[in-house]
Amino acid sequence: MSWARIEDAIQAFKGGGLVIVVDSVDRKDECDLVFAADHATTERMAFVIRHSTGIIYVVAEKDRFEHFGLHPATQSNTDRFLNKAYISTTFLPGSSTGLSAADRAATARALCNRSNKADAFSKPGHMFPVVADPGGVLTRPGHTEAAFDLCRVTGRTPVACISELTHDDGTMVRREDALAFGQRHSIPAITVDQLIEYRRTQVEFPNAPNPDSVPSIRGLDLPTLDGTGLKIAIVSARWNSVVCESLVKAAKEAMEACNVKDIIVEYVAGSYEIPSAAQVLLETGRFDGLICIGCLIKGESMHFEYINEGVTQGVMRLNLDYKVPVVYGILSCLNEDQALARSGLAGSGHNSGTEWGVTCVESCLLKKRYRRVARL
Ligand code: RBF
Repeated sequence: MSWARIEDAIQAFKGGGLVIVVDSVDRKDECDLVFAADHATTERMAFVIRHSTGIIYVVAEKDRFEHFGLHPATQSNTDRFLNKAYISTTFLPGSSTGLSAADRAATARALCNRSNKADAFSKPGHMFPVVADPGGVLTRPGHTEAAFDLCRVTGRTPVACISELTHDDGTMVRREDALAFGQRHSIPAITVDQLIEYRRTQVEFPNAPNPDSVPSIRGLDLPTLDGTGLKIAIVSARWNSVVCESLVKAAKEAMEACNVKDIIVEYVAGSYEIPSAAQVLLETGRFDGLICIGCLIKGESMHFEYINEGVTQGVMRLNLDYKVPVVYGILSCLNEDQALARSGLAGSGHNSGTEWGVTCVESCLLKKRYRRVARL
């Protein structure tokens, strides 16, 4: 049995899979399971807990932890390898004891989203943050930096979970057994040295994240948008109101962060009513943009399919008929859990409302820019 090709390990990590990382024999000679925190699922977390010490470290840069109000676990570090441990934490919204695989996965994901507030994280808690050296494995050849670098070379949010593999009798898994474990579970195993070699050949990280951007907003850079003076309307359904309210709140907050001050919200019964209500608002000519927010959850009848199709077409027609950006913010979910996960509820660190708010501002600004060009 032998080590995996570094490219294969990187590919697995990029897709959210596990990788075994082994440091050198004259260091700790430990074999860790590593995965990207934004890909933390209950199943993956449960698997890692089952086969490791059960202590899950979460690795990221110092700034990120401090953003969430976390601080060094000790003032005088006596760890042999100067492991930069921060106070343990649990993401509180939706958590039970904080220790279940689901709760720990939720904490891992929540740490990937800087729009979560510091008071949403308990201190202490059940996940163990460790600060990675910004130089990565090139400056410190540990598991922490290896996990951090795997995020960076794959262009993922730079937050990773790690835990040391152990045998059923509690002893540490060493190299040969780690390779066998990896083969049994189809998990690629690499050494820190392989990653060091790889990093030496790479000049830049792909999609190096802008430190000012909000990671939950895929591809959009919140603070660079200036929506001063824009007038935006939101039309929200009351059906599935807990979800819709949370989406509306995030959309408003995202737009306010872009200096949008004039935002009104109108409510209708269900998603079916959204296009016609939006049409009423657009007819006034008062608004630069509009966001339609609703949540359709599949039931036992065909209702979901028909409404979904109709509302989607309706919103698209408004966009083209009124030449005003109308953002489609209607979740189509197969069950309630999906709806909660997309609206920042039940422990999810992700709220689609944020994306819709930013999308609306961005589309309004695009229109303004081209209107100016047309006048020239
Ligand atoms: N509206 C939603 O916004 N989300 C839903 O999941 C939803 N489910 C519905 C299921 C049934 C069986 C019915 C009759 C209506 C549902 N509605 C839902 C409400 C719908 O959008 C609309 O408000 C009503 O049909 C009245 O026109």
